Amino acid sequence: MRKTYVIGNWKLNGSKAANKALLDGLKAGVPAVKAGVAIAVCPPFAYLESVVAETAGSAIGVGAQDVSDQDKGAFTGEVSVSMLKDVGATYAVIGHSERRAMFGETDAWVGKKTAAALAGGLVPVVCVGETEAERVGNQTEAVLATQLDAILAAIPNAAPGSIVIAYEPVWAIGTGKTATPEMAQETHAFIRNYIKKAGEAFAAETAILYGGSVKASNALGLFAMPDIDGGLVGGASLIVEEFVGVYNGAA
Ligand code: G2H
Repeated sequence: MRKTYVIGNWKLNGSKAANKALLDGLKAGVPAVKAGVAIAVCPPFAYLESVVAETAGSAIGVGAQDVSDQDKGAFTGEVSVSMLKDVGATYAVIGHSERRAMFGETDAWVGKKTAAALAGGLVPVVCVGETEAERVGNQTEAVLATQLDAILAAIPNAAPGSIVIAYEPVWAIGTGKTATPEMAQETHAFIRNYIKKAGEAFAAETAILYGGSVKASNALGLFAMPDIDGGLVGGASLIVEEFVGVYNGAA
């Protein structure tokens, strides 16, 4: 039985004071771990260690929003898998569309980061998704296939359940537009079927999260779909009631 994940992507938001207030609210709102459901937050790198300390002993796990494919050396600005492990992170979001679009991350690079994260013991939360133009041009499946191929090629021996995939249609990110549950389900089913090339068990055990304007009011409908295994939540993860509401929608 695959797990469900509710993961908050704080993006470039936060301060020591704001993080504390948010985490205090989340700890009160999520007092215990729900069986089969993992909840985590992904703050900016600067706050990782303090967020790990704030969430110690709680149900809330911690992840990074990115990770280097390199382990150490002359790579100014990079943060390695071993450093993330060292400060207590469990997850790394990889290949978010904002990184692909604004920071030049390619499919191959996303694959290398995924391999590095997996080899170093982090759970990669790897993002895929099409732009509005690609969807309108009937390119959704072709785009996803290319993105997924690059990921799968980089991790040929990945154990079932060792990576998480987040499907985030770019046109639904931070726009308030959400794919309908049926629309999202159709694409999630395509993804699950496509990754069968890595094995039936791999496809069955891989959690596929939906991302793109997920909030308390739409989480339940999305998560009720058979191939939607939780959410990667941006804006709503910065608001206690919203993020707790999303978590409560996950079973
Ligand atoms: C998609 C999502 C989180 P939002 O980027 O990764 O953000 O929920 O704000 O659309």
